[in-house]
Amino acid sequence: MASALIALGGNLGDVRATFNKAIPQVCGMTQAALVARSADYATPPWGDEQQPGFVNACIEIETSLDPHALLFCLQKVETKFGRDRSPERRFGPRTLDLDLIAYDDVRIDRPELTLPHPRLFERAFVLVPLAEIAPDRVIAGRRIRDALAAVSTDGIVRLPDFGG
Ligand code: A4P
Ligand code: MG
Repeated sequence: MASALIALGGNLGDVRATFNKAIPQVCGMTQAALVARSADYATPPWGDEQQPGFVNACIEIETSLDPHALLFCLQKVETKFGRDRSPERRFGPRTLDLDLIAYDDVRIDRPELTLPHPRLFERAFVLVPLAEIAPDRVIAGRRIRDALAAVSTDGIVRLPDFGG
């Protein structure tokens, strides 16, 4: 079994409800156990700032799928929850984005799958929820809590528990 870290994001529709439905689907499709789930965070848009704010979260799963098979399943879940890549602009609005952040210590450098995720350390919207569930995990030689300390977390707000 491998430990995979997955970042969830979205800024169209009821994103928190989408997360709550998508996470069991991810686990079911990937024959995975959910090890940890962060809180949801409201985050200012990064990259393309002319769009609504995002909700972001991270999960850790234990899976027996290989990284490519896992990514394929993540893309199927994105599609199921209404994501249609055709009208999207890069870094633009989306109902559900599932990025594979890390898979054990595996390194892959291909366009369709780069591991660890290449933009991980620039992104507070990934590092904040990741540091909640895996602060001592070392990815590409950097401890998550240290990587978080090096970025601005301005505007990121932890949301109360769902329904609370
Ligand atoms: N790909 C390669 N490596 C990976 C990986 N480790 N995980 C390939 C997932 N996908 C990977 O992804 C484009 C291609 O990357 C895929 O075909 C896949 O094979 P995509 O999800 O189709 O496209 P994208 O999401 O538009 O591109 P990208 O670069 O993943 O954008 P991001 O990084 O997801 O940016 N601001 C806030 N606050 N919160 C957000 O969640 N998200 C974005 C989207 C912009 N701004 C944001 C947020
Ligand atoms: Mg993506």
